[in-house]
Formats: sequence, C-alpha cells, structure tokens
Amino acid sequence: MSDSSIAEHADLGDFKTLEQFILEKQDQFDHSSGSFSRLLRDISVAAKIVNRDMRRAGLLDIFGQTGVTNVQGEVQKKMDALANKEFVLALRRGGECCLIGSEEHAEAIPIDASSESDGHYIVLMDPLDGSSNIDVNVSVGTIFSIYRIPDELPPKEATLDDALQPGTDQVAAGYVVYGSSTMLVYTTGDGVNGFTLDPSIGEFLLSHRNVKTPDRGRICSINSGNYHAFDQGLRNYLNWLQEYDEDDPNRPAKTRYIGSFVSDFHRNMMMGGIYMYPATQGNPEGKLRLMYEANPMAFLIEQAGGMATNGEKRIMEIEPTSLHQRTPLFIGSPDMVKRAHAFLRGERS
Ligand code: FBP
Repeated sequence: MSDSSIAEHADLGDFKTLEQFILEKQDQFDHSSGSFSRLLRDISVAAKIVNRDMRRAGLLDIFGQTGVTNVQGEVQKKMDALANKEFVLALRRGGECCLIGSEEHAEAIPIDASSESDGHYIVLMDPLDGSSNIDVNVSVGTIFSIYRIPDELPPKEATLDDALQPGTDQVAAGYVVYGSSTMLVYTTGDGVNGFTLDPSIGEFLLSHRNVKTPDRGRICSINSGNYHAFDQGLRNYLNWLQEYDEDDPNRPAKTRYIGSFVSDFHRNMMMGGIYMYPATQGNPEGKLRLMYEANPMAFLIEQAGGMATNGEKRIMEIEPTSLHQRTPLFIGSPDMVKRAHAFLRGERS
C-alpha cells in the first residue's frame, strides 16, 4: 500500500466497516451469540446485490412491471420482485431468521427450520420502497424491522402472531437508501448510525455516527396533491407552515416530497423536517404500512430524538392486528410533530 493511501486511511480515524462496528457493539447486546451480527450481515449482503442491479437498472431488463398484482393491490414492479427475492434468499441462506414478512407477500414466509435455520429473528420488510420512482432514476430504499421470538419457542413454530408485536418490541430497525450514494442506517435501541457503501471495496463504512435530528426544521414532506382530501386541522397546519414570519427562520417551510418515504425520511432526519401521510377520504387508514414502514422508521426517529405518531398516538404503541395494516403517519422533528398535533386537535388555527 502506497504511503499516500496509508496516510489517507490514517486520516479516516473512524474507518470502520459495518461488520467491525456490529462486532464491537455485540458485547452490549443481551443475546450476544453473534446471531444478530450475522443477520445484519445477511441484510447488508442483499442490499449490496440490490444496489449493484439498481445502478445498472437501465441496462438490465428490470424496469417496468411483472404483471403481478401484490397484496397491496399494486401492480408489482420488476425491481420490487428482484429486491424481494434477494432479501428473502439472503435471509434464508443466512440461517438467523425464522420468519419473514414482506410487502410483496400476502402471508408471512416461514423458514423451514429443519433444513435452513434455527434462528430466533423475525424480519419484516419493504424490499423496495418508492416503487413509483424506480423506473425514473429517483432514489428508493429498503426498510426492515426486526423482532425476536422467545428463546423457549422452537423457530419452526414461529407464526405470524409472533410477528404482530408492537413497535416497542423491535430489537432493531433500519433502512437502505439507494441515492446519490448508498447508505445503510440502523438502530438497536442504542442510537442511530449510518454506513455509506464504498463501491471500490464493497464495504459499508461508518459515515454517520449517532445521528440526531434537529428539534425543528424547515422541510415539510406531504403529497399536497391530496390537500383537498385533508381535514381542516391539517390544512390549517400546512397554511401556517407556508406563512412568512420575520421572527421565525423556519417559515415559510420548504416543500420537499420525493415520493419515496425512505428518501424523504432520510433527508428530514438529517436536516430537520416532518413527513406526513395522513388519513384521507381515499385512504381512511393512511397509505403507509405499520409493520414494515411506520414502525421501523418510528424506532429510528425516536432514537434520533424525533417523534412518530398516527396524529394522536405513538406509532410504536399501536397494537398490530395484521401484517399489511396501514396507519396515518406524522414523523420527524419533535417540535414539528407536536405542532401538527395542536392543529389537528384544533388547538391552533
Ligand atoms: P411503496 O412504494 O413501498 O408502496 O411505498 C409507499 C410510497 O411509495 C412511499 O414510499 C411514498 O412516500 C408514498 O407511497 C407515495 O405515495 P403517493 O404517491 O400517494 O404520494
């Protein structure tokens, strides 16, 4: 290795791979048998494969639709199917997972414990979030939520009921954003850390340690095309955000809406902001799925000092009833979510 590259690495004092970071943390983890480290390794391997194909998507026949309508009633995109396949394969091969829940599968995917796993982890995932943006080169992501079944429960007996736990029971959560660079961001309840993929060495490297979101920001992410379907309290909040106030540096707010929840969430967590997908006449339960979109991001934002609610209640305290249930979502900087609540309750107008 040349002197200059040694010097370069020396400068990167924190030059730490995802695996090195996990192993360092492993001792703090109750069940530090190494199985969690291996599970996160499996997720990162699948993310690298999806990233590889994503970067060449226009050259491969992976744009467009599969023609299959998934359990959400959406026509599945080829990249949805590809990402789903890669994550399911990696989790099966890895042997640390006993049950998988995916946006692309109506039922939970059991893992045949006899041959494939004696793992105690349940992974719920949105293999590719932001489907509407895949074919047009706009950043998309993968979201995952991890639960653990009780030690005394044999893995092969794990069922969907074992997955339907409130978000407060998550042992870890994270996402991968396939944007200008590819990042994997996760929490195990001990802060939020981000790793950037260095394609030259194929490693996720620690780039964002202990992420904290500002108490307040200037960014509002909502599909304002639904404005007329919002209830009056929310309209009042949006109008208030857009007002000029010389004493308030955060108003008028900036509207930023990519249409990929992962990307909007990531930006807002880093810069300060609020993402909202409320209930509307068309979507009385909201659009986003509780178990593999709202819960994992709620765990992350709370660990970063933010808030996530359904407009009234903490997202992570919602008792789930089904794998694909939806929820209204207000998530981001704490002062902005609290302010939205005040308008929703009509305390502000
Ligand atoms: P999927 O793409 O995984 O179905 O996720 C839902 C989603 O695309 C979010 O990523 C995004 O924030 C939202 O729906 C966009 O919805 P809309 O087009 O109604 O604003």
